[in-house]
Amino acid sequence: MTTTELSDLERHFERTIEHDLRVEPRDWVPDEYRATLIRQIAQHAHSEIIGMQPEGNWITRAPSLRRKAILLAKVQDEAGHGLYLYSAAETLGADRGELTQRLISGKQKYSSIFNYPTLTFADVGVIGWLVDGAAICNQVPLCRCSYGPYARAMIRICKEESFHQRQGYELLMTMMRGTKAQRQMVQDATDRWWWPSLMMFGPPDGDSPNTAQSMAWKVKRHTNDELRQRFVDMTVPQAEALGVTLPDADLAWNQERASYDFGEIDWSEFKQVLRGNGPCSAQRVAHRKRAHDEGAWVREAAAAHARKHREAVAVA
Ligand code: BYC
Repeated sequence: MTTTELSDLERHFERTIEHDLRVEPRDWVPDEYRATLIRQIAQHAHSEIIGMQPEGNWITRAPSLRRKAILLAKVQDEAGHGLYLYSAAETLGADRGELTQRLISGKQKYSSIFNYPTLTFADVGVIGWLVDGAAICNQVPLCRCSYGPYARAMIRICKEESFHQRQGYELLMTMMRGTKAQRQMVQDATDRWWWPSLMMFGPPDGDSPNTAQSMAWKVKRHTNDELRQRFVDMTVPQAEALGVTLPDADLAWNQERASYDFGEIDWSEFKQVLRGNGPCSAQRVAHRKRAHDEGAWVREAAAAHARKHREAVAVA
């Protein structure tokens, strides 16, 4: 490619971003833009798939047929989200098998939140309320991401996440109307999941190496701290309506900022989890590896079927 052709392509890419248009799979993009998107979309996909484990843990122990059916459907939705996202990464030239290998070998991350255990059924409700709530806050702006396939996948995912959040909140409302022991379970789960939910938004802006470039490319539309604040402001009134206390003595309305102030996040815990030292990190990755290994025959059978189909079409 000549220098003139390259600069024409670069100009076209820059204009697309500048005018808030969508970049599509056939468009020329800088290598770094492609690499950033593959990194983010793959890690997002891994999070959805690993995210099936903490809640999946409760499917066989759900307290009623209705709760079991709801939970089963929710966990299946997460699998679907993972599939849309891996497909979006494939449009950028990534190989799905390779991405899975990167997850299993620890070369690629998945959300820190899924390295914590689900100790009681109240955790299922709190994951819906706080974890899916945080996911919605983070993901709604991604519906306007500059890369078309990712943005379109996010529209559908956000609709489903919003349903998940409501089911979690409804479960908790039901438990809060129950016995004292049930109310304590909800409070205990809230205490355990609050801080890890705030960590989902990523490191503080000053320590976030990727934000500035991702914002310039309109991959990210807001910084990590902006979205974290939005989540806190949205969630405090929900906690009040539910009748639980958020475990932060510094949480207070700030009239001047028209937002809630909140306490210092333990970033050393976040760093430990990212290094693979979270309470369930080893278990989550080992389980994913086992499921992948046990699914080898399915992938082989699907590939053989596709090959036969291609051969039959070629003969016809
Ligand atoms: N956990 O420069 P930064 C769900 C990494 S699924 C682990 O700010 P960026 C759900 C980050 O990757 C939820 N790692 O990065 C599923 C980077 O490392 P690398 C998942 C984290 O990309 C099932 C480094 O730290 N959501 O909701 O600009 C059931 C520096 O960070 C975390 C998404 O993936 C973390 N929390 O911003 C229920 C959303 N935070 O890659 C619910 C899409 C940061 O350089 N992703 N890191 O090695 C994003 O919006 C952005 O990638 C992030 C991070 C805000 C997460």
